[in-house]
Amino acid sequence: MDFTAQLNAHVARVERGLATLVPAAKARPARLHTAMRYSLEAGGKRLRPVLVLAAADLFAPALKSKFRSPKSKFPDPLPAAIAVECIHTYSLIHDDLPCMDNDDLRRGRPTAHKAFDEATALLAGDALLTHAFALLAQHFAASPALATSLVRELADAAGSRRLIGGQMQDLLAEKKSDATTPELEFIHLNKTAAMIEAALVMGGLVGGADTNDLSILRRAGRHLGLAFQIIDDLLDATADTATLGKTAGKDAKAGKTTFVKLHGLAATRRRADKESAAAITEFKKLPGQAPFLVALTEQMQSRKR
Ligand code: GRG
Repeated sequence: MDFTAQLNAHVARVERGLATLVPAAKARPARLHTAMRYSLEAGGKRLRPVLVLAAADLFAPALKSKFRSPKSKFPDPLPAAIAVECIHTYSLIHDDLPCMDNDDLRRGRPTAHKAFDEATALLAGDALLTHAFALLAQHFAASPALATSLVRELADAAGSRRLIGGQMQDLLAEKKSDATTPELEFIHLNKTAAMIEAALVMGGLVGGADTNDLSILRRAGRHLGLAFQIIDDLLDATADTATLGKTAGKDAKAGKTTFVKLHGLAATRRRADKESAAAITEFKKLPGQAPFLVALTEQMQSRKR
């Protein structure tokens, strides 16, 4: 299967997982569940859940999973993928709130607090965050050690030292608008790279990767996450709102410190190339040299202008 077909197959699997593994919109209270689904179903690239599925496939290929018996030592990674997307979507909903980034547009649609109201958006984010851990506890109950590792990985990535810590540091940096390079790296490593790293590691955990391969996935995720955020900064500076599906040029307007502001466009592009290349070097050390993950990194790299 070529890269695009494989990507489409992973994304379709994620969409099916979202349809079945998250409470129905009409579940009581319908307003809350409708808001959760509104944000989840608004589209999005599904990068993180695809990373979970692709990483799991390296160790327990889809072929095996097709013939998986209920007692198989390779559980289905899909609930872990959906858990990651739930956390990611919660973070976007909360990031868009008036008390944070105060944005009107996300994934090409009005943000959750615009489509509903602030309280509903806040609760929808809270509920997605909680649901992520319920999914892990429920679907990996047959393998308690795996369930514990997945919960630990996701909780660490989404917690106060990583995703939430990165967001806090970002808000602090915005106020003074003169963040230094180390501060910016802290923000990117935690606000963005933590969830990308966790997605790869969680896929590896479900697939039964050994400690060495888990370390490789973690390093690859760190480089891929940095490349992803640097490219996002480049696109914010160079693409338009319609292309992005979110407000373009926001960073400069807010006086925000980004790689582009600190280093200029050319050096920022070079840094993105360097991080992508480092991610690819790591991926190539994995079983079968991870051609899908290599191609995905190359495709992401080609988004930059
Ligand atoms: C509120 C705890 C909390 C955290 C917010 C995710 C986040 C942290 C803020 C969103 C703003 C931002 C630029 C974050 C960096 C990561 C990033 C580029 C997120 C957008 O991810 P995509 O492009 O979005 O994968 P889609 O919509 O495709 O899923």
